[in-house]
Amino acid sequence: FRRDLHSVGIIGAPFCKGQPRAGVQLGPDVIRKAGLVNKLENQGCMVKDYGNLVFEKVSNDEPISGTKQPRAVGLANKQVADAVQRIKHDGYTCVMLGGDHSLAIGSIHGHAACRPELSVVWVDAHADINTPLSSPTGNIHGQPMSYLIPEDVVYIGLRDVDPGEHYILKYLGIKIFSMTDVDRLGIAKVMEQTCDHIFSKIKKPVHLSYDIDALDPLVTPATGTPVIGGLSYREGIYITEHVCQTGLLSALDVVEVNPNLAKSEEEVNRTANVAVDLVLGCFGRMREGSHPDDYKIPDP
Ligand code: HAR
Ligand code: MN
Ligand code: MN
Ligand code: MN
Repeated sequence: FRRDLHSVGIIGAPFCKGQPRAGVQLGPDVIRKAGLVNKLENQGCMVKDYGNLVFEKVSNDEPISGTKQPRAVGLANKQVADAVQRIKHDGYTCVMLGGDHSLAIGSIHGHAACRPELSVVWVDAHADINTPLSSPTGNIHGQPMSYLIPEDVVYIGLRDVDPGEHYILKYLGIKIFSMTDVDRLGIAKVMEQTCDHIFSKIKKPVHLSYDIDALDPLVTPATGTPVIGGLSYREGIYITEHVCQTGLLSALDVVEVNPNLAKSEEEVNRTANVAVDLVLGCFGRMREGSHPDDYKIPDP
């Protein structure tokens, strides 16, 4: 029943140029407006909000062999990597609020500069492992994993994987739990096997990269590439509770919240509230409830 003390460093990355739909740069502020910092503090976390990064305009950012806005994405990710390194050096578990998922390049790169042995749990409808040559779109948010070479990676929630991506996943022998696997095993076994996989040799720090489109579009509608048949709210939260209980969460990304793609204000709030709940689950919120070690029933 005890609550662990979590120190949480938040960095906002209002960036959208890894994909074509405007609005995803509003993600960090929409998630903050849903009460992220207060809710973390109310569950006993120490929180430092490092604010939002400021990304300069990049001119003449012509595609390179089909890959779109490569200079803007590269520069933004350099800034993200530096910020994540600073937050890790300051001693926090780093929370990077996107922005689109191309930002995972910098987030994982910066994290790995401080924790070279890290493992990655990638929760997403998509594998995001296209190379510039395999990509059907040229959007870098569909490519970040192809620029990263972590040793231990597990995917959860896949249901929209391009042929080239599927080839790469199989060729490299990467551990995946597609929605079919979630259906077959249930989310509890998926998380057990995820941890067996990443902690098979030693206990490694975990980088949890959480694309909000992993959840079903009924749960989180405000996102750029929704795919029917996703994780339920309960499955999505269970992942965060399980990762939290390992005690090894070292950095978290929450990406692809796009308020401009909601059909109503209610859909924006629904999506933002779920994003906040995912972060809370990563930092000690338990659905059974909890109480501080020194809790006393108030005197009459
Ligand atoms: N696989 C497609 C591509 O490469 C679509 C990527 C979809 N976008 C994401 N990624 N939200 O998780 O463009
Ligand atoms: Mn993604
Ligand atoms: Mn370092
Ligand atoms: Mn996705």
